[in-house]
Amino acid sequence: MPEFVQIHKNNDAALRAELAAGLLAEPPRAAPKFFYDALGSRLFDAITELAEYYPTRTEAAIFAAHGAAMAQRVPPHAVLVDLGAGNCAKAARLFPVLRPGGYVAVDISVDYLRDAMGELQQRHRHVPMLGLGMDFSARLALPPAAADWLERHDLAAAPRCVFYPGSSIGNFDPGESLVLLRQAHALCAAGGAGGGILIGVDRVKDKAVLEPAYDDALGVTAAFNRNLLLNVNALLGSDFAPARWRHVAFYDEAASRIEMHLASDGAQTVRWPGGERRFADGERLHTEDSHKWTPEAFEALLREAGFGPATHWTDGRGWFSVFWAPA
Ligand code: AVI
Repeated sequence: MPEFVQIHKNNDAALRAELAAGLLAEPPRAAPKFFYDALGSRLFDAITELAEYYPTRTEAAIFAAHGAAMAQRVPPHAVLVDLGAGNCAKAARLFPVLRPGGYVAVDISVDYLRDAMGELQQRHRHVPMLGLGMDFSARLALPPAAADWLERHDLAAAPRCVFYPGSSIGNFDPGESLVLLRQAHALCAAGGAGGGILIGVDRVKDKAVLEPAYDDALGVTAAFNRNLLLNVNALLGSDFAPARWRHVAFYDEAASRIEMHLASDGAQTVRWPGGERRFADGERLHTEDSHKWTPEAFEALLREAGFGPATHWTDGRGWFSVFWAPA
């Protein structure tokens, strides 16, 4: 059976302090991690089904078409370190081609990993599995408990493949992405020869494709964005009224990023225990950036992070790329 270790827990007092500081900042902001309460995670799943939101299905098609070619780069029996594993579905689809020797699924909550990993273990009984409850956005490194687990399963010297699909790297700014990729490189380099990173990246493209992907006709992304306010209310005890906030999403060509905001519908004061903020009519709360990359710029970023020359696979329209870069 998989083993589970909870390293970090969402600490409510720290989250409240972070939220209050963000709401009082100029301009006000709330980090995208606050999208993902139970309803927010379901709304994100719904987004991936929308005709306008191409990244998830485009990446899945790339894995389906080029999985065998990827398997020629990723050494067999590597330890697959799945960042933000969630329901482990993307890694599960690659198990038959990548044939990992061990699987480490990293997510902030091990409870979320438990069912999915239990099922995956049934199908791959001989692959040792570890669920790590960890906030890797703060710092990505295997904790001592994972090193111990690798030793016990004779995997300490196995190559390591960091798997980071979904273009989640896009939700970090380029400086933060470099830090995270450097840490991923150190994690791979500490394993056996042949390891590296397999990472999904959304590409720069026409605004006419990008903007509807973040502002769909059904309003699912708008609901996802506004739901953040309900999550903030639950965590902070604030009194945001979601109906008084308008979803705003646009592509900033110069910065190659989608920005998402919530704009105040009329002047209003939001209150929470120990604080309040007055929002002017139209004033925005910044909730997310989603950076888009050219293959050249992302390859340069991987090199700067310490990786060797990258290979990437893309779809027929060149909208999304999956990169493999050796450590
Ligand atoms: C999770 N992340 C990669 C998504 C993205 O495309 O940046 C989150 C998202 N935000 C709005 N729609 C989807």
